[in-house]
Amino acid sequence: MGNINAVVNYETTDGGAIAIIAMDNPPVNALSHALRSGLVAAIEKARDSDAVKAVMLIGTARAFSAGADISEFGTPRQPPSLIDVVALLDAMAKPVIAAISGLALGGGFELALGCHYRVAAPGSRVGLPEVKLGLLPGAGGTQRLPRLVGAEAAAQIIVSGDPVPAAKALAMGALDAVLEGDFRAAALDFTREVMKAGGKPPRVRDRDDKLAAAKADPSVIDRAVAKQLQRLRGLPAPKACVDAVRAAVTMPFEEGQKKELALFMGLLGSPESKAQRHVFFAEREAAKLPDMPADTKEKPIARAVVIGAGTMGGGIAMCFANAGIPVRVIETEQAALTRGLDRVAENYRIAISRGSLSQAEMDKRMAQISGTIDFGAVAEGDLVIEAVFEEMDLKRRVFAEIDRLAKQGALLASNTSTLDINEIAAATKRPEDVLGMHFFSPANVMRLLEIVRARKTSYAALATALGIGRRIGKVTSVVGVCDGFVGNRMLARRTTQAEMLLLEGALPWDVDAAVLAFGFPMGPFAMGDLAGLDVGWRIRKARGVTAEISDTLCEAGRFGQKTGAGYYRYEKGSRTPMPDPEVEKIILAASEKRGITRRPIGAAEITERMIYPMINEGARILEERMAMRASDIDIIWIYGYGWPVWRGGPMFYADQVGLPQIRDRLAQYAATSPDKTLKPAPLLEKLAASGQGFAALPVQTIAV
Ligand code: 3H9
Repeated sequence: MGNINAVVNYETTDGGAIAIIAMDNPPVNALSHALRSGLVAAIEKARDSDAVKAVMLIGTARAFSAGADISEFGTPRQPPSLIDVVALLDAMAKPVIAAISGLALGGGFELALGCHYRVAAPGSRVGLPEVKLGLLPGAGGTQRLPRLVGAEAAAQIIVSGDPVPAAKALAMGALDAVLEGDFRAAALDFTREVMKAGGKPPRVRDRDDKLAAAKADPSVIDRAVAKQLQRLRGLPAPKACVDAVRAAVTMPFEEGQKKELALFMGLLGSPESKAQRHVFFAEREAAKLPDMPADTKEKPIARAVVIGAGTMGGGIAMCFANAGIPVRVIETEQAALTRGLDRVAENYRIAISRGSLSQAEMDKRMAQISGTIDFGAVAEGDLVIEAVFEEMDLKRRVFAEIDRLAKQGALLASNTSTLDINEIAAATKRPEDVLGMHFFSPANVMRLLEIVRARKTSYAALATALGIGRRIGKVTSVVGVCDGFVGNRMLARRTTQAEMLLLEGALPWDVDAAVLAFGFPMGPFAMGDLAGLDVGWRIRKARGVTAEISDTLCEAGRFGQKTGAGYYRYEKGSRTPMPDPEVEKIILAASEKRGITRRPIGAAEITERMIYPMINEGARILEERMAMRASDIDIIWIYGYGWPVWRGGPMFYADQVGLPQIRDRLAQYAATSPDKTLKPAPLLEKLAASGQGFAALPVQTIAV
């Protein structure tokens, strides 16, 4: 509790010569109205005191400040604004030193840029991540950072939104010093030095030495971020970031700041930013289980065991090794184990060749992974994850063995993507310890982890899975036991429609182009080729179902990229999908065989049929209480399937389109389609009729 207000404290030291303004607005010093007001009062107090000769602004060990309070966006603006606070700092006639420990992000870093000096603790990070919220830094960041680090480097930092470690920020010129030892004491010493040196405090806005190159040729800025912009495919925020940085070079400071604010306000009202802000909070909500008793204790996890060294098992093992958790990989045969571990090493080597990993780091990670063909090693694990072939009998046998060998209290997880976790848990005498941990391929890359709650899963098991998910850097969501869980169950609806579109008149490249234009990184057919068509073919055969075109391709040995042909053909050594007349022939023959008269299908219909049936399935999932929140489904699709973040996820998107429109279009398609799942789900009907959206639904517990 501060003495200025609840979140700001003011004290003096050195006989009153140094004022220390401390921010403490847990957890991360978001610049809420209270914090901004407290800062203004404290800065004015220091300004107006004759005794005070210098000011140190400091946060907590975790965060100097994580920026503007995102939850305030979209609500009426209450003065003082962050711009006012920064202007007050900037105009101080006494030197102000920002003492940064932990994070200084967004508006938090802008606050520091408004100070006259910036010092940081060694592990801290600074950055302007606004672009990830569909925004740009709106409190002077785009005008001040270029003046410290140059316009090209500033544009790269602002367009990427990635935080910069203190040492690098120092080398670039964004910081004045990185201070070892007791940080508060060291920052105070720095403040004393500045005070002793005297002179007019240097304002970042007055500098322009670092802008010389861009002033001579502003196009250097565009060149510096050309690759990043290409990847971001015409989104408004990254482009506005560049425009704002350009203004720092071509306009005087005041005008540049006006331009920045105008661009910021434009983005704040954009649908993309609204969606990205939704995702920010949705991601954090998804990791919470509201019905979990507050006193639930996580089980300590010091060592993991992964059963199966296939692609999934190896990828899962990498997740633990990357997080510094020792992991044992168990296989039945030495050859398979060696193959699996070689694949892991190969993945790391690829990362080294791309420059994203050092050899020393690879060695460290590989040292965390050890393989064995002794199933008895199950006993070593605090967490055992089974990643064997998708076959119920096999999984049941494996779990019975795990039950016999595993430590009491160990968390037992299956990585199944299709099978009933209740049945798997029933193979043990401790179903309370069993749940699903559904990783997405490649497991070491994809951020999503579906945690499947079975009938008897205990809260302690769920808490442990959520905790370990966070430790290994995953975005988690608890889901219920149903066919395909949440993500794949919705995907199945899209897959059915994709195949039907081909039969009715579209070609794979038409469908992929529409899905790509919607914002996915890949269309369903290119994706199928990448994953391998044989996987689905085998599952279909086992289940006795068919998918005419895909089956025909597989029968012709076209399994996708790995065989150089699938829905597309691939030149040797290339991953670029090329339309293939052979495939067109197969598709035309399939339509004819079914007696379907092909018709031209426009991009708008393709897009609707790729997206709306998934939303419909999402509604059924919510109705059956297989997901806790509509926003959890959004997170699953964003982090597991590449749904464009700026469209906020399928259920958020549905609310933006309007549920009556989705209901009506689905009903139209259902009227002429053999796919009965297109019929609008009762929950969709109900919400559409009452004028509500999915966002209005209360959080619910998973049905077990
Ligand atoms: C901005 O600054 C605009 C300005 O340029 C211009 C203004 C005019 N606001 O992520 P965690 C909450 S835009 C509100 O779990 P971590 C978060 O929701 C802002 N709340 O912890 C969570 O709440 P809960 C630019 C925030 O250690 C709790 O804090 N800044 C904010 O894994 C803990 O968060 C950013 O974009 C916020 N700014 O990661 C930074 N930040 O416990 C956004 C956090 O109820 N924040 N919360 O679920 C982050 O990237 C991460 O939260 C951070 C900590 C890295 C800071």
